[in-house]
Amino acid sequence: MLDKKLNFLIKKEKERQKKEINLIASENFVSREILEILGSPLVNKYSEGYPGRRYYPGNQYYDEIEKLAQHYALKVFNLSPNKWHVNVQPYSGSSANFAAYSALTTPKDKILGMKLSSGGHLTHGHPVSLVSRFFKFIQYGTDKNGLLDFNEIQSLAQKFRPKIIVSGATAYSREIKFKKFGEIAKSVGAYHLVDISHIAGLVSAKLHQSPFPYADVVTTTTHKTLRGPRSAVIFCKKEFANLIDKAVFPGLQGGPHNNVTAAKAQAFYEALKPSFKKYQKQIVKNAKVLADSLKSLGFNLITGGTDNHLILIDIKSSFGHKNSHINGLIAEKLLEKNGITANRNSVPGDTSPFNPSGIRIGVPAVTTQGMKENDMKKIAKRIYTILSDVKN
Ligand code: DSN
Repeated sequence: MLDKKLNFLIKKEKERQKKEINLIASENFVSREILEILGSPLVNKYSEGYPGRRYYPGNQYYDEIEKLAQHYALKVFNLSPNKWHVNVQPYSGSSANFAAYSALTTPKDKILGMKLSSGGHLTHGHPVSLVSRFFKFIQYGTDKNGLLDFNEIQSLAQKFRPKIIVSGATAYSREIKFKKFGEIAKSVGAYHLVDISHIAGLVSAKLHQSPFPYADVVTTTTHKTLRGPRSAVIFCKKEFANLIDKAVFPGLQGGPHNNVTAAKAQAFYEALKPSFKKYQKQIVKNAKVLADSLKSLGFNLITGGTDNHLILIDIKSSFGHKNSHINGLIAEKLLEKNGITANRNSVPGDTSPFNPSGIRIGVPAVTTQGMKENDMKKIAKRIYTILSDVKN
């Protein structure tokens, strides 16, 4: 019997998910099939090791499931299994990045990554992340318009000669020129590690420049635009396969979460369908319409717009204000009170991620629910009504 309190909380959360307009750029809704796999008896088994080399008996079906996940994962990004390997065991994006760093470096090696306040991720080198205790991070930011500044990246790379250059972001609304990053990495003898967690779905649908021709290692979570379970995978050039596998297990993790591995296989299978490409196209269309509508209502968008699935609003300087008292935290709370969830986010120049000036808005979840351009216009008006109504 399900615990009463737990039952109540799950019921309430289901209702919340049904009622809200979810504009959190990193969230999505999985298919019924993925939900079923996650709740299946596959959760009952230990499978430490890799297909054919397990530390427990009874893994014949898990070996096949893991190989299927690998097969589909490579196929989604059009990668030849002769040149690329994929490890489908990482529990999350953070552990995938940690494992990938440790596979390619030794402790205290230098890594160049993007600042959190400019759109990077905690694991791209923020001092509070454990990665910073093990590796020496140097951080690049964006220019005053919120755009990647390749002159700065090149000069930091030349000055510090990092072992790895990390590209990819969590709050960057423009296309990332992975080719340029790859050239810089090559010029200083660094590995190029790309974290495509946010844009993986767009990359798979060829709506964003692919990192694969310019990268040594590519990490991605599987639950954002990819619309799979909460988890991650690491792609690497074949020559790094052994290092990456060892870093994931036994280096960092224990047994893989088999139900999640199977759900990842299903997510990649779904991503191979033509309807997935259509979904990704709609994401890009929706984001553009939402960005244009917000702009015309007086919101100040970092970089002026979007090429992908997300929009970053500098709320403090919207509606012609220079320094409105409404910051990201206040805006987040106001939106939530009115049924819209979108998270506060740093914008270039911010110092406190807890109390930043921005709001990050993404459309993958509402696009999964079938919303189109007209709905985006309505959402923009609703956001305007909620946020512009507050006296300054
Ligand atoms: N927390 C995720 C995001 O919202 O982008 C990144 O890990």
